[in-house]
Amino acid sequence: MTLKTALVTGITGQDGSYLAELLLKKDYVVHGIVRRASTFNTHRIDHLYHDPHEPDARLFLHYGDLTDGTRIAALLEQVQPDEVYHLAAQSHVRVSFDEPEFTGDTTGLGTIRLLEAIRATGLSCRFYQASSSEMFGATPPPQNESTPFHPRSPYGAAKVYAYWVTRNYREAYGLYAVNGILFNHESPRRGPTFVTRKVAMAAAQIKAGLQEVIHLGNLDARRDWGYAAEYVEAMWLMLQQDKPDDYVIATGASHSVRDFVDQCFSHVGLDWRDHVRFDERYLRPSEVDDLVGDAAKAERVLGWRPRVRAPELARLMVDAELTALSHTRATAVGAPAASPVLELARP
Ligand code: NAP
Ligand code: G4F
Repeated sequence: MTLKTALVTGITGQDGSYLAELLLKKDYVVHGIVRRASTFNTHRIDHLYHDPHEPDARLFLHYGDLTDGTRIAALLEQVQPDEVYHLAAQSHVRVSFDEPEFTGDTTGLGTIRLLEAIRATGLSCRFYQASSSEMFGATPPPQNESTPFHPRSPYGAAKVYAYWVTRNYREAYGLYAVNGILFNHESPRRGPTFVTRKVAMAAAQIKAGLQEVIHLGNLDARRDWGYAAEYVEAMWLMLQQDKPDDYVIATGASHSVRDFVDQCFSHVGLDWRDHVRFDERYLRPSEVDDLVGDAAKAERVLGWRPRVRAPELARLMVDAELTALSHTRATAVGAPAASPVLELARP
């Protein structure tokens, strides 16, 4: 039996790690693109990696960067994937205001570099684009596949560009190319500068007496938060259909940042008001106030529906932090206190 081959960009990120797990469980051969860094950036997938010399190895990693179109084309030629999951991006909204040009280059142009490489090499692979609810921006909820875009950040604008070139390559060249318009999804593997993980880590650290306060920005923003491990199942389903199409993936419920903070702190028996301080550096020049996704089409066509909701997500994320802290304490005599410099440096 010939195994299917997938190429995953952004395999070292939150979603890339869950997707790689899912694909390996489904007996795929998985190739991941990793950008070169001076420190190791593969901690989220280290548990999946085996020596590539072993005969049954099915996960292979390659250096590559979204800004390097020649390398991307060469990797596509080499790997000959059946499915390409394009997850890599500069994915932080606040940072996109500081680095708008870099964000446009990676998050926007990165997508067309891949699409153009697929077209030029004549590969008949299927292509998944990691589109985002940030594209809806200022358009009032609920948001579905027909809702107009009104991005509120360089990140959101770059994702709108990537969304449209994905549709364009589908219409112009007949590529099986889809947009998964995913609303916020979180997990214990979420990057520590996104608000859910930052808060979950702080609640655990404060409970353990390692930290006293956390600095946050806008507590009024509302998000539709789901669980990342479930959202990667939807990505895979989108590439298994007869026809390519675009889908919103969401839970259909929104909560304020304040609600999420309350859920994390109450889970460890703390009152968040005693520990949360405001810092304007975490505000954005323009904010997305309210996102609530309508994923009815995904349920109808893909049979996908969310299981974990925000309150449970908050609890599972805090529990994961408490477990990690207890492991640190068991292995190190005197776990290091949280650095106030690091905490402040987080965007
Ligand atoms: P993430 O954790 O920030 O992961 C981003 C990945 O992209 C990492 O593997 C990162 O590598 C890689 N990357 C960044 N710049 C690169 C470059 N120039 N060349 C090659 N690789 C590069 O993001 P995520 O939460 O898993 O999200 C995955 C995708 O879905 C992103 O495109 C994001 O914009 C989109 N999305 C996310 C959400 C969400 O709520 N999580 C919602 C909608 C859409 P390093 O590990 O080396 O940094
Ligand atoms: O966790 P966030 O940084 O996520 P945001 O901006 O919604 O973006 C995430 O979800 C998008 C999908 O809609 C993805 F496309 C994107 O890649 C990323 O994964 O911020 C959530 C909310 C914002 O309103 C922000 O202003 O939390 C507010 N917030 C308040 N204090 C904070 C903080 N956000 C961060 N990161 N840090 C704070 O201290």
